[in-house]
Amino acid sequence: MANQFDALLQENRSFPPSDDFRKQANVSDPDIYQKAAADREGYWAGWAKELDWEKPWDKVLEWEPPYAKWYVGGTLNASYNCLDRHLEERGDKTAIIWEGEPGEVRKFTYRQLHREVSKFANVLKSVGVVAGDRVAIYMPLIVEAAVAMLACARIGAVHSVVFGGFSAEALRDRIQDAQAKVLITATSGYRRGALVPLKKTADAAVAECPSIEKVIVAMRRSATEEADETVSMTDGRDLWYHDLMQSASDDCPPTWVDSEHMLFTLYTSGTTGKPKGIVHTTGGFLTVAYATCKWVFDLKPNDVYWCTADIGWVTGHSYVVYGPLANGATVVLYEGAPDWPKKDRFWELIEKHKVTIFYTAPTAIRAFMKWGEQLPQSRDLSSLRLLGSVGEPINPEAWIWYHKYIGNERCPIVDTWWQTETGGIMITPLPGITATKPGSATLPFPGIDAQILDEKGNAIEVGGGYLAITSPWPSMLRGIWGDPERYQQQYWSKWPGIYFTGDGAKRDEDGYFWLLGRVDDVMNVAGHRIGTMEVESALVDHQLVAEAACVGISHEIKGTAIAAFVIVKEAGRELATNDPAKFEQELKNHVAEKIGAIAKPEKILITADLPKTRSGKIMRRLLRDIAEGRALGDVTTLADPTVVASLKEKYEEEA
Ligand code: 7RM
Repeated sequence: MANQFDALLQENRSFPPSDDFRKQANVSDPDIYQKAAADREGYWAGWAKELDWEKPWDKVLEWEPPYAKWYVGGTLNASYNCLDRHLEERGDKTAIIWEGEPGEVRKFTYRQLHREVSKFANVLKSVGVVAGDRVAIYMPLIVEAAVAMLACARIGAVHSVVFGGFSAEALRDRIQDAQAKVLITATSGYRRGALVPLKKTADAAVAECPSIEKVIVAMRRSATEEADETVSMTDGRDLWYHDLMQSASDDCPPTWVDSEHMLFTLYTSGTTGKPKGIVHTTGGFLTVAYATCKWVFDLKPNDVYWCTADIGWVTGHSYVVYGPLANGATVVLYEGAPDWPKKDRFWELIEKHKVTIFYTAPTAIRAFMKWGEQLPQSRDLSSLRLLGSVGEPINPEAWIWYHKYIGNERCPIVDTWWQTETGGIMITPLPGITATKPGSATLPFPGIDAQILDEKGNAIEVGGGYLAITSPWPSMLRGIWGDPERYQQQYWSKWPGIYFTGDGAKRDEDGYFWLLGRVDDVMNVAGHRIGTMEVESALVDHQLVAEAACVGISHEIKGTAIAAFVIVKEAGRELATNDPAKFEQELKNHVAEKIGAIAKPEKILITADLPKTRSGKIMRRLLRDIAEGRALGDVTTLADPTVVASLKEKYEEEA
C-alpha cells in the first residue's frame, strides 16, 4: 500500500471541521478555551450543574496538593444521573443495544434498564453489600455487567471491574488487594465462537480470597439458548443472578452519596510488579465523563453511539457506561471479536444498528487496514458522522485510512489522549472547532491545563518533553487504593503539585500535542497497559527461569509487542537447547496463566547474561536496540560491554 495516501499525508496537512459541524456542534465557540481558563472553577461548576444533585455543593474545589476535593459538600448518585433522571422525558428511548457474538440482539429502554439496575441493587443489598463495600466484577461484555456496575453505584458500593481476559491469579490479586466482599461473574462469554469459561477461572481465584462471601453468577446462554452446564456452583457461596432477580423488588431508591464518595477502583499497570487500584470518586468523575462525552463526541439525542472498549478498561467505564448514559444516549454493546465470524463484523454491526458515532483503538484500525478496505466498502456505513481513537498513538497512515474508508472523508476524527488516572479525556479535538492533524491528539479539553515540561518543570512551548497536567481537574484520581505513598511518589514527586503522566509528548508551532509514548517501564501493547516488571515477575516465577528482562518493541498491528530476554536455570538448559520452540511456548503460556493472554511475549530470547550497569540496573534501552535490530547506542556505562555484543550477535542469528 506504499504511498497510496501520499496526497492526504502531506506533512502538517490539517483537516478543518466541515461547515455542518461548525454550525451544529454542541460546542462551536472557539473562545471556550480562554473562557474556561479564565475561570476554571466556574467552568467546571457549570458542567456539574448539568448533573442532578440531591444537595448542591458548598465549594467547587479544595486543593491541598496532591489531594483534591471537588464539589465539596454536594450529594448525588451516579446511577440516578444515568437512569432515573431520563425516565420522564425519554423513558422509552433505547439505552442499550446489545449484540452477542453469536448474533442475538437484546435492547433495553431507559425504563427497562432502570428496572434491572434497581432490582440488582436490591439483590446486592440482600447479600449484605452496604455503601463503601468493594464488589468485584469479572464478566464478559453482556448487559448484566453494566447493570452490575450501575447497581453498585446505586447503593454506594465501590465496583472493581476486572477484565474478563485476566487470569485467575490476576483476578485473585485484585480481589485480595481491594478486599472485595462479593464477586459478580458469569458462566462464560463468547470469543471467536468459543465459550471462555469465566466461572471456572473465578472459582480458582476465589479459592484464595477469604474476603469473598458471595459469588453471583449470570448465565450466559449459548446462541441456541442452552444453559452452560459446565459450571459448578458452591453451596452457600454461589448464587444464580437469575434466581436472585426473580424475587427482587424493582423499587430501590438511590443512596445519595457525598461528591467525594468512592465510585470505583480500577487496577492498572505501573512501573512495579503489582498493579495499582486507581481510585475515582462520584461527583468529579461523572462530571468529566458527562462533559467530554457531550463535547468530544458531540452527542445528540438521535445518535447511536458505539465505543468498542471492554468494561474491564477505563474506556469502558467512562465511555461505554457512565458518560453516554449520563447523557441519555443510545449505546451499542458488542460482546465478541471484530473478526468473528468474518472480518467485517464491526462494519456489519454499524450497518445493522445504524451507528452514528464509532470510538475504537488504533490497534483495531491497523488490523482493519490489513484486512483490506473491500470489507468496509461492501457495507453501508453512511450512518456514521464521527469517529474516535483512543489507547495509543495513532500513526498517520492509520488515521488517513480511518478517515478515508470508514469516515468516507466526511467524518471528523477525534484522537483522544487520556489515562485510567485522568478518568476522562484530557487532550482531544472538539469536532466543531478544531482542525485535526493525522497523528496529533491536538489540544487540551477546555478547563484542562496540560503542558510539556522538562526535567526541572520548565514549560516547553514548542518541542518535546514530559506531558504534565498542571492544575487539578474534577476526574483526577484521588489515590491508589491502600497505598498513599505510591500515589505521592508515582504522580506528584517529579514536580511538586504537578501531575506527571508518564508519557512523553511534543508540541508543534500551532500548540498541538503529539503523544510519543511512555517514558517509564510501562508498555502499551495493543492499547493495553502492561508493566515490564509484571511480565518479568511472571517469567521469573517459572521454575526454570533464573532472570528475565522485558522490553516493548514496535509491532505492525499492536503498536508495541513484548520481547523477553530470559536467563535459564541450570535445570532448564537441556530443554531450552534441545527444543527451544517448546520451551518458548511453555514460557508464553506461563505468562498467560499468571497475567492473561494480552501479556504474552511476542518473542523470547534465551541468553546467558543481561546487559547491566555497574550498579546492577538492566539497561532496557540496549535490549530494545537489540530486539529491534538497531545499532547499539552508548554502552560505556555497562559493567561488562562484551555481554551486549554477544547478545546482539545471538539475537540477529535467531531473527
Ligand atoms: C484511555 C487509556 C493510558 C496510556 C497513556 C498513553 C496511552 C492513551 C492515547 C495514548 C497516544 C492517545 N487509559 N494513550 N490514549 N497515547 N494517543 N490518544 O488508554 O490507562 O489504559 O492507558 O495509554 O501512553 O498514558 S490507560
